[in-house]
Amino acid sequence: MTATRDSRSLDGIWHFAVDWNNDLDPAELTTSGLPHPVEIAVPASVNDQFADSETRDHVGYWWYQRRVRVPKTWKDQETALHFGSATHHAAVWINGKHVGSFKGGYLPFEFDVTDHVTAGEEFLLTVRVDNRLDNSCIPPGEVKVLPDGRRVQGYLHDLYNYTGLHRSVNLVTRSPRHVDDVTISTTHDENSATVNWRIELSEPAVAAGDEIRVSIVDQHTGEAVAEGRGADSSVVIDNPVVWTPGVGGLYDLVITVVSNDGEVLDEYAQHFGVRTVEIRGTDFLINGEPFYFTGFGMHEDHNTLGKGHSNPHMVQDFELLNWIGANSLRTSHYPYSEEFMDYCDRNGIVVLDETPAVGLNWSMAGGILDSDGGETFEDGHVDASTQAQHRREIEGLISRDKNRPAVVMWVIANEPDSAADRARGYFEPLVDLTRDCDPSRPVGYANVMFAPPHEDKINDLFDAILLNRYFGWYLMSGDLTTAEHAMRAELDEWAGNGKPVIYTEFGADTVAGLHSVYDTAFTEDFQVAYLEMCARVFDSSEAVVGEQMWNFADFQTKFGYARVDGNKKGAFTRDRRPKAAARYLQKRWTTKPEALRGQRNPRLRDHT
Ligand code: BDP
Repeated sequence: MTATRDSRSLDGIWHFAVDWNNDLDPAELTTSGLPHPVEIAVPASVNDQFADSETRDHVGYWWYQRRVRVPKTWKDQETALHFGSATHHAAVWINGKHVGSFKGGYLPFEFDVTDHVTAGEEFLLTVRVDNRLDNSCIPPGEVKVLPDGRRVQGYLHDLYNYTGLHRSVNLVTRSPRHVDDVTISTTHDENSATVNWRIELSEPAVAAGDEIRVSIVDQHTGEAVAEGRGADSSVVIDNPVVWTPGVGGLYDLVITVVSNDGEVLDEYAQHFGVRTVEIRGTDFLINGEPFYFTGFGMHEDHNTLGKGHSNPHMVQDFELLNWIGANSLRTSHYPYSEEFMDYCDRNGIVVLDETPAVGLNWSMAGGILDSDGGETFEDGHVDASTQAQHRREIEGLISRDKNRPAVVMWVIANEPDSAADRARGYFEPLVDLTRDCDPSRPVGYANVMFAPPHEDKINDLFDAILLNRYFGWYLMSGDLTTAEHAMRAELDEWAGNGKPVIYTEFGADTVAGLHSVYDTAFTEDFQVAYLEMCARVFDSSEAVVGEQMWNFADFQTKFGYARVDGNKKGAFTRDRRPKAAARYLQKRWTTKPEALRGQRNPRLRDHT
């Protein structure tokens, strides 16, 4: 909301109905209401809100509906409906008129609904969410029909397929002559920073020849530090505040759109930070300083909420990250809410920003996964239609997060089948696309343990080596001595290629409260011994510039015989109680900074 923009939250209780046969007629439902609706909370996943497994496991359409009153002051304005996300696809109607559809479960989208609503009046809003995944989706999946006719959703990733309206829904208003987009980049030396911007206006603003004024405001002091004009221009700031890990430090680029006769039509503020990211040899440099990543691969995952965004839960997670000494995280395995990303920008938390490309791997058959065999990169599995959606996910993620100083790398996939011959043909154009969309940040992918250096076909396309490793858990299970040798030997090979290595996953399932005098798998004692083993390996190589344990907290997964009510590799339980591993990590990350090159959170420094 600014002086010229307004927003009305549509979060709350909506009507809801399951489309049991996926054949309900939109024409009827979107005008006269849902058949036998129940109530549902938005935002949250559908799945855990209901007590019957038929609803929880439904594969197909879910219908959401509510009435919305447009404020009577919203006259002669453009009105849009904005969704933080709808997992995995959505179609939207207003009073029976289809106003738009969106494919992909973790990015925001909005539709201009000006022609369908009237200031001061009510309208009937209907959203049909489709939770099905096929091979034209990211992540890919396959709907299987069982002999008794039931549909089940197959997919090759671990996290449970939570679906629904996971993030806030808003009705927003603005002038038809407004800012559509802005891209900000910065360079700096000790005494000054150059801030470059490229602003796109809406068509009516371009047609009217509206003028653009820009002012740069220091968020901390609230003072304007530079002024400029034009759609594509730059200004210089003296003695800039540099965005720093563990600290933050933001400016607002405030854009004002002014008509020829001086009327202010639109005002929009986009925050940004002055900072640099660079890879030099095996160093990962932020503002020219070597940075060592401590932290976790995370999930948006809570009891009842599923993947629904909740501010109190988010704040608690960040407080725990701060407590434990984490300076970074990976948004495994999909883009997180904008509220989450804003928090990282404000508080200096360094982010590896990941697309939802998880489970592009048919070669990990059996175990917890669900592959029916065959090649990964073949028609019907990961093919041209998967790649087309993968492109849209990369473009959408960068378009959403391009101005965020917290984001220091794009992670375009998690554990794809990078040992397959065809992996290169699939990934090369996607890496090029990522670099075209954003030449300023490094690009990575999280490498699976079944694609070691001599088998992986794609790592030379990327800037850093991100390793997900489970020596001592999935491999050499329970034997930490053999695991340590194997992990070191593999690391030596990776380190030989001269790029920084970040361990983006390492972990062991652990039942909170289970202890043993022996290092027995699943006990808290084993998890600590496992982490100590990994730490010895990390500390043995200069090439290792980060450790992000798997996972921050226990999380829900699909059914599998290796999962008892979910994945238990968390340092915290699902309700955020620390396991012994959390105490261990806190000690490592907060009291031995000399072992860990780089920045730490100054708040922690005060405590220790
Ligand atoms: C890795 C995946 C992650 C899983 C983890 C595990 O990247 O999503 O949850 O293994 O098995 O393969 O715990």
